[in-house]
Amino acid sequence: MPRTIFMNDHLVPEEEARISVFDHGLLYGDGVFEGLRSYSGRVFRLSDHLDRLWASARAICLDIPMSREQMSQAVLDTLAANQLEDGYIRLIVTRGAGTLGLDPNRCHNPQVIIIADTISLYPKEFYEQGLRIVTAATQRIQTAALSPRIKSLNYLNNIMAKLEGLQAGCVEALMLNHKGEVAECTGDNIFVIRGERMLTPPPDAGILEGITRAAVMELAAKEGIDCREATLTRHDLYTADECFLTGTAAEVIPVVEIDGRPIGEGTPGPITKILKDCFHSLVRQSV
Ligand code: PXG
Repeated sequence: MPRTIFMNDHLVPEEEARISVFDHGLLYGDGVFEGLRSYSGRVFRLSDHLDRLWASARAICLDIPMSREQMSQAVLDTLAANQLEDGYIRLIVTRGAGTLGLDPNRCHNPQVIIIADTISLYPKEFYEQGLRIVTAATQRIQTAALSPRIKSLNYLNNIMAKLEGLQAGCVEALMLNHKGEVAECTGDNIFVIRGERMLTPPPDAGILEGITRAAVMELAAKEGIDCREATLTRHDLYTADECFLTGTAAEVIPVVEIDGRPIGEGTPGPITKILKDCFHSLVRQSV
């Protein structure tokens, strides 16, 4: 079904939603984005996603040409125009049209695009049986080169790793940082359970600080699970009792095998199942 797209300050039919071939978002991946979900018409943690979008934009000296209130309203209007209760929302802000040179100061027309669509989730059996993943040879880009905390339109680093995963028959791939420590997956954060503790890499491992990650850490605290940020190596993953990934699209998904090694019993673990259920209840109740 053709979608209705929000472009800058109004809703247009999909066929009319166009950007310039001179847009630096296209020419250089110069822009920022967010991926959000709505459940029963309510957008999950909209304000956190807007905080991250504005932080990403600030980091690349991009002025978003509207207020947060206008952006919130535009998200709701786009969902309504597409009659979506349970949907996936993509917010994009590009640098705008400039010249065929890098200079961002020559771009004067940042484009705000909001797309609302249905979400294609991983098949149900992945949630029940768990994912197999592999470590990609492509390292997560170093913070000093481009901070992974910026959710920029330049996702080739992750796409290169995703390709490696797909070539190995896996839908996700693990990315290490330049020190060989565990960072995250191509579009998901990673957690392990070791004994009584739940562990996840800290922001300075070179990760995007996922909004699902933060929500799951809060849920763990409420459930009395001791969750901490910790530097992790592949050895810590291989010898963990449980492993799972978090992300807006994936929600909470168990991992049962990494690089051919079964994790724990090789089946989704009990703490993973508790957090998956808690997350499902959270998204269905919160604003
Ligand atoms: N790390 C990276 C590198 C990501 O891109 C996450 C972690 C999880 O963050 P949230 O805030 O969603 O919990 C992401 C998520 C997709 C898709 O289709 C996912 C993301 C971006 C684009 C597409 O799965 N980002």
